[in-house]
Formats: sequence, C-alpha cells, structure tokens
Amino acid sequence: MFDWADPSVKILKYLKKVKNQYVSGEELSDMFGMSRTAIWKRIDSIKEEGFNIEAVTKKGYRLIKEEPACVRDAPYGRLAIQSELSGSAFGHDLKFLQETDSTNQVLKKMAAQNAPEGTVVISEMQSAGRGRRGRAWWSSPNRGIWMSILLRPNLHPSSVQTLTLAASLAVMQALKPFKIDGMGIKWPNDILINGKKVCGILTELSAEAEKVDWVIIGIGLNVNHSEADFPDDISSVATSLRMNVTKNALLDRSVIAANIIDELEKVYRCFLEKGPAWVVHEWKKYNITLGKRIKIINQQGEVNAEAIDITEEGRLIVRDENGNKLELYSGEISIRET
Ligand code: BTX
Repeated sequence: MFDWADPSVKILKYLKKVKNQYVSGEELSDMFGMSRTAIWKRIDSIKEEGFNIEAVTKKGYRLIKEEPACVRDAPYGRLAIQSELSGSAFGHDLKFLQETDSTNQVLKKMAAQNAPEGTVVISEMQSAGRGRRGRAWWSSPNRGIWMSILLRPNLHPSSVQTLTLAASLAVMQALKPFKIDGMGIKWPNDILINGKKVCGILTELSAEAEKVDWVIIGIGLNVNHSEADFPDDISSVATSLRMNVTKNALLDRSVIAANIIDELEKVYRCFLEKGPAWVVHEWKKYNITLGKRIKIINQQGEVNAEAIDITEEGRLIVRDENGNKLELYSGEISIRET
C-alpha cells in the first residue's frame, strides 16, 4: 500500500477501516510514530473537513459514519477524497479549492512548473468552467465534481484522441456500481443518460512535433443536482446522477471522485501497456453512437450520416447519405432518434 506523506490521510483511512470502533490516541501515536498531541491536531484537521469524530476519555477516537441524508452533504475535500483512493500515484498530489476560474487553467500553470503525472485539481465551484470550442461549462457549488488530472504520456500527439476515449471509459467504469439504465458514451466523450448530458470531458495538451509534453483531462460530472438546480438553458440538455439513482439521498462526491481517479489510473496504465486497440475495444462496450443515424455539425452546416466504427486513433468512421465513408477526427455530432 502507498505510504501517504500526510498523516491525516493515514489516520482517516485507518478510522474508516476499523469502522465504528474506538482507537486510542496511544495506538495511533505508536502506529504512525507521532506524539499524542500531534495526533490530536490531525484529528482536528479531519474534523474541519466535516467528519464527525467522537473523542471519549479512556476509549479514544471513533469516526461516526453518518447515513446518507437529503440535506447534509458528505464531507468533500482533499482528505475525504484521498482517504478513498486506492491507486498508486494518481491523486496523491491533490489541490482542493473552494473556488477558481477553471481547474484546467490552474493545472496548466502547475504543469508548466513541473507538477508530476497524476496531479489532480478539484474545485467546489468554477466561475469560468470551460467546455469544448470555447463553450462554457456550468459549475455551481455543492452539487458536482469539477476536476482536472495531469498526464505526461510518452506518446505521439496523434494518440491523444485515444486518451480522451480512455477518460470517458474510466468515468463509465467508476459509475458502473450505480447501474443506471440508458447511460453511455456519445463519441468522443460525452456521457449521456437517456440523451441528457451528465458528464463532459475537456482534453487539452501541450506538445512538440513528435512528443506530448502534458495532457490535462478535465472532467465535469453533475452529481447531486435536482432538476431545479440547473438554469433554464441547461436543464433541457443536462441531468445528474442523483436524478437517475435516487431522488432522496445525496451521493458522496468524495467516493465518486476517488473512484474516477483510480479508474483513470488503471485505464491509463492499460492503455500504455496494451495499446490503443484495447481502449477502443473497451470503449465500444459503453458506446451509444455506433450503428446510429447521426447528424454531423460542421462549419458548412449539418450533414446526415450513419456512425459505423471508430479507428484506433479515436476517429469516428461514418457513411454519408451518398454512401461515402468519412473519418471524423473531432467535431460535433448529434444522434438522431429515429
Ligand atoms: P462541451 O462543449 O461538450 O459542452 C458544453 C455544453 O454543454 C454547453 O454549451 C451547454 O449546452 C452544456 N452544459 C454546460 N454546462 C453543463 C453541465 N453542467 N451539465 C450538462 N451540460 C452542460 C464538455 O464541453 C466538456 C466540459 C468539461 C468541464 C470540465 S469541469 C473541470 C474542467 N475545468 C474546466 O474548465 N472544464 C473541465
């Protein structure tokens, strides 16, 4: 197991592991090689993030697990997320902000200052969340997961589109336990539930001619929104996990964010080891695009076509109405219902 540099993460992980039991200050101080006062200070920092820790004389500390509630959000912050991680690198450098313009922008600056692969930036809200092609991504506080993850693959820039597919695959794997009907990936990487967007992914890169310097995967996931939480212009195209899982309890965003980070680490390593064909094969299991009649939206207007397949570079192969086969590298498509 990874040895966390921050003792607060180790302590929180341990208290979660022993579930409802008391752990004495002495036991924690022996286990982590710290004084009892230092342990007590760490417990305080964990409480500050919203965890309910009871301290009873002669018994010790106990983490009180709260039931999912309608009104009270589970703790959401750096410690809460890191204590749920199980991978070996991704998320171990994690910056959690209450507010920023865009997590991709923050991470870009960190990338320029040599931040390591797997560095994550998460913000409770974004004032200028970005979508693709200059569009805005609406990122209000307390409801969603707005995060960016830094990759430094030793790859040719032409492979980056496959990395984008890998990111949507990782999000789908992380959301699998919710067993949501009608959820799938629209090429290249929108995650839709019955036609409405629950997650958008913005991939940005810096590269030289032959080699990628860094890739930033920006993920926006609507988690606990109710329909009324979305502004009018978004509510017709957007949905949230909660709206499709349960109308009552709030979902634990820390657990979901940690699962996405862990899954991205796994998928990314498999991609590097097994190559793009593996990503494409796995991605196809969740796709809701292939075999469908689509509209291609480009600068010239809209063209009807049929989505046939994707290439290992992540390009969409389509057949237009004249029977011509085309490969789309990027761009917009919409799926026609009939
Ligand atoms: P996109 O260009 O495919 O989607 C943007 C479009 O989606 C908007 O024009 C709007 O119609 C709709 N939209 C806006 N906000 C939402 C929302 N919250 N839920 C559903 N639909 C919405 C997709 O771009 C890529 C989005 C990536 C967002 C992440 S968040 C963390 C990171 N930081 C950052 O600035 N962007 C990424």
